[in-house]
Amino acid sequence: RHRILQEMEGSLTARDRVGIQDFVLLDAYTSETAFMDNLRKRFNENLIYTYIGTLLVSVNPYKELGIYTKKQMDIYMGVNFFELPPHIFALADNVYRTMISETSNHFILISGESGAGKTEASKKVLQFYAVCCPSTRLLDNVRDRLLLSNPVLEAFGNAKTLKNDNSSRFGKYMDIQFDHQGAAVGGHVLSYLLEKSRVVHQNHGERNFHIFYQLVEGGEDELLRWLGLERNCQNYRFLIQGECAKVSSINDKSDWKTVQKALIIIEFSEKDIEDLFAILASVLHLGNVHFGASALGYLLGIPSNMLREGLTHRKIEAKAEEVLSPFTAEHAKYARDALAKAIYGRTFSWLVNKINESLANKDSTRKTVIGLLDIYGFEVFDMNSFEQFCINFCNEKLQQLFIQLTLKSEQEEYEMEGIEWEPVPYFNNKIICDLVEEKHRGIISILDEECLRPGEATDFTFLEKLEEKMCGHPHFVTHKLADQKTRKTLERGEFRLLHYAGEVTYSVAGNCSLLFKVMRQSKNSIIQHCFHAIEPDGKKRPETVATQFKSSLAGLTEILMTKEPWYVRCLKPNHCKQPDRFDDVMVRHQVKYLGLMEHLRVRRAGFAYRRRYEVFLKRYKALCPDTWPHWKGTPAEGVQRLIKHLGYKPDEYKMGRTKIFIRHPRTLFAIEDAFEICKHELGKGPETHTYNIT
Ligand code: AD9
Ligand code: MG
Repeated sequence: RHRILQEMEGSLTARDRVGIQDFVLLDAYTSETAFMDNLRKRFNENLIYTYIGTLLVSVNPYKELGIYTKKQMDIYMGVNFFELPPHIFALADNVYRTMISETSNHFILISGESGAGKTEASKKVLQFYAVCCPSTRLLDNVRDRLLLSNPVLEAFGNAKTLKNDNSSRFGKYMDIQFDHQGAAVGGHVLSYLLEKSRVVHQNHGERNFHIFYQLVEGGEDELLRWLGLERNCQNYRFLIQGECAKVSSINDKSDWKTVQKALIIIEFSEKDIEDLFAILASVLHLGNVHFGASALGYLLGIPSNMLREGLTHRKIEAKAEEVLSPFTAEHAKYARDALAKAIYGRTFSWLVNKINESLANKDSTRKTVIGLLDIYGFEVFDMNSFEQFCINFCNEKLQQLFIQLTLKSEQEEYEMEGIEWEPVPYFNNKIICDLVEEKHRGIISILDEECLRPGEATDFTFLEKLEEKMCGHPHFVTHKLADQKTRKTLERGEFRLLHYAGEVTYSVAGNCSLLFKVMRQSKNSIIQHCFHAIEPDGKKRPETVATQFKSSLAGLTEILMTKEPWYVRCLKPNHCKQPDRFDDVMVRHQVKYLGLMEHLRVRRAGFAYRRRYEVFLKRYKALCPDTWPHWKGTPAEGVQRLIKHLGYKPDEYKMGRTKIFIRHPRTLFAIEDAFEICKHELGKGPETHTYNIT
């Protein structure tokens, strides 16, 4: 490793000329121009990663850089964070080693707008752990499953959008569990709100979920025959609305093979796989239904007359009697689409559960975890509907978490610990989160009220209520107020939110109990399972999708708050998905709204590392003969004695009320190195050694 490091050293000096690898070291650190210059310089040299302290900034290169090889992994494994050029592997390694040395739980929050490189980053982290963590033959199994859960989830949950050819259409939080030796022993996936509307409708230039095209393009002849499918996407209404079934960057045929292998390794049974494909095919057939549905009934395992009734009639309860009343053609189409979405959505949840069963660790000893959060990024299209509203709200919540954990709590901590501090002002997006989710007053509450109110509630009455209640809010623009706040006018049926990442105009656009009842009588075991499990509780007030989503995000925040955070902020260099193009205005906008300048100022003025006196003393006391093996005074005095012995200079650290604050991570790495040497030689007694680490 020494040789490799020496080799890299040479290139390091060359790299120094093309930018600084940690923004904290930038002289003009308050200047946005200096920040942008550094980022651009590095991007032009294919250096896509830069740190702000321990936060990693990444710019999507839109080309293969050859920097994710096994050799690269070896270089970064077990090396202190700042010794090598910034890399996602360095972050992954640092998180991993901190987890082991502190026996603590962590999460990596990967954020950025759609197409910025979040999913790629999360895959690189997972690959790093899979390759670099200690393993046994038994655990190889777990490792393969962890890795292969990705292509399966992507096939069913990702799709081509105008922003990204492989856009995540669901939110994903994955826990990787490690045993006390640091081996990956299990995992768990939580998924958040899949964009089901895509199953029945795609905008121009977009596709349905990848798996459908994979099936039609890659499925074996015999399978397609059994499913009653033809090898031609053009024959399926649900596949061609975006008029781009073929995408040059995607190979559906080979992806199909990968997914097949993955399903087998994750231990889906033959029957499961058969049922799964039957469901996919049935969704495609549903899309073509002109209300003659016998093949469909066969695949779903439902008598076709029942299905026909379900799709064309609705149940009306009149004086304790159930009456079947025929749908209009428009209603029947709506019912068909609702059914297709429900089938797909529930199958996706089933799939996630199956993956979790396969990743579950049976051994009950205590584990530490690293959570990986990769959620759909902020997005703005010409037409934005309920899905975009949820996606962008989710991004607001993650930004709020970032603010709380970095800008806000960091500054509050200095104050609490009595450390002198010049506050750094920042934009707090809580006001936008509240606008959306506040109890009784937020947009979601108003939507709930309208959805659940008996009698005629329409999109129009919902908008009217919004206008009435949100009038005057600085981040809400309605039809009536459009011209005053932004230059763009609004159509009737639209409202606009001024999000932290930009303004988005949402259109408000337009429920089937009998169908669900029919689905529960299916012989297809997945369909049976899906439609039985989620029977609405008759007594409880039903929850709308928005409210469910809001609570699941609150649950996610709770999970994250118990762990130590790490951040990857992904930036998108241009709108055209092209390499070597750095659009200054666009990147500057992202740097602004992601709060990177503010983060840098807090980092620069602040302290990279802090630990409670007891914890610090316990770990490093062997480095000083006065504190080893027992220190009799208070922990704070012990720490003072310890760092005096180590020769810290006064500007390198500050003593707070309960914690020591260390300004630069390098100081910390030096002490860690000394500790490692000491551990090896401890048999000889620390008295015989003096480790001056500065
Ligand atoms: V979305 O919110 O799910 O729509 P992501 O996840 O942020 O979005 P993704 O990771 O899917 O974006 O990246 C988009 C594309 O950019 C990828 O398909 C790659 O073609 C490209 N990309 C992203 N990161 C890298 C990288 N580190 N190296 C090379 C990359 N190409
Ligand atoms: Mg993604």
